[in-house]
Amino acid sequence: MQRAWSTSRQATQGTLSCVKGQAPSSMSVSTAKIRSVGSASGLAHANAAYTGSETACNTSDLTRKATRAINGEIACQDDWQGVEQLRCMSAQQRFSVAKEGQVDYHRFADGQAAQTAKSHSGAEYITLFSSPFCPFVQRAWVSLEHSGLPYHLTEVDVYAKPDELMQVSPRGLVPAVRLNEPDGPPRGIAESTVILDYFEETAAAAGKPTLLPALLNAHSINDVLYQRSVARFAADQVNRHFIPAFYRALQAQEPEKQTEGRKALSEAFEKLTSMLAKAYKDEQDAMTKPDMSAVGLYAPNGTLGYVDVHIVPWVFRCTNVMKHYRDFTLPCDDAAKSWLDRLLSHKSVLATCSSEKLYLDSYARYAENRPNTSQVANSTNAGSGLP
Ligand SMILES: N[C@@H](CCC(=O)N[C@@H](CS)C(=O)NCC(=O)O)C(=O)O
Repeated sequence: MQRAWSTSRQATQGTLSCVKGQAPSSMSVSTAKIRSVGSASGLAHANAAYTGSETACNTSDLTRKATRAINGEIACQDDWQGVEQLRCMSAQQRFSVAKEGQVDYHRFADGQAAQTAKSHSGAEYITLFSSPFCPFVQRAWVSLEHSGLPYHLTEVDVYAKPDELMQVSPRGLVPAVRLNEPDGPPRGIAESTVILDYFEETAAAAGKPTLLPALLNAHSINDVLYQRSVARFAADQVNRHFIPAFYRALQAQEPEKQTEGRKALSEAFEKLTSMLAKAYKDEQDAMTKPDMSAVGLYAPNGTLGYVDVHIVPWVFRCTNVMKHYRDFTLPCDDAAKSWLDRLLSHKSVLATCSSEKLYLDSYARYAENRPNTSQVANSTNAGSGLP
């Protein structure tokens, strides 16, 4: 669903007044220096995503203008081309000067994830906004695959911040969800944990597979309510400790900081796995009718659960990105190793995975801690909470 541009927009350097006009038919196209990859050119597709046009920007001109904009010299543009250039610049501004031939991030999924995206390209009530490298998207996507809820997946250039994304995600982050109301304006949901809970409740209401221990037909409501809190606590620990430690370890530059980062990430993982081991054992010992769904696939005969979906994108990236850039391996006892084997080979997880190259390309900017890589990278550098 394409929507008209808004008529005013805040730019990093000032307020813009934008007037929608006709796309110039003969803008020159050169994307060699834009480090987003799509099927033809990153920016052409970034633009196409919200204008329906294949027009792209002259990048050498943009590089110059972006530099001027960063320096605060460009405060206002009021024509179509100016607006387009500023949109492109806001993506480009985020990056240090491109090395020739370097890929900064991928625009479109490949491998199994591309197949899954293709099979969800038709209109549905739920639209999930995605960028293929994004772990926060992957957790929402895995949960949709698991529940079998119908959905439409749309891939956006999250650094170009198309209007259709901004309309549902105030910070311009993915994942975001648009609910395409048949009889009214669309509704938006942002923030991966909130989106996960929305999918969870929608699946439960529709009688589809869920991630939390089920309330309906519970043999003991007290047990189930407790088990749900166990699952939520484990997921909270992932968000509070494991994920921030992942970015700190990946972005650390000095060797001693990298050693500290690896240690902190290992500790966060070990704390989580001992918590899951205890929850698993408590369940076996205490319940008259054991139900392991609080610990998901940590239980050898378990099914995909809430904590699994919260953590899987980052443990997956430990096996490729962290291994490649930081020579890191998760510390696993036998139970944790079996858990990861089950988790990383789960069909709903595999369905959302692109090629290793896509992740290695897309995370080089984190591993080199390039300036303004992303809101997550900036928050990590600032020592503040994730966006
Ligand atoms: N707290 C957010 C974080 C989402 C997030 O940071 N997504 C990244 C992509 S992995 C993003 O949208 N980055 C765009 C930006 O940094 O401007 C969530 O859980 O949904």
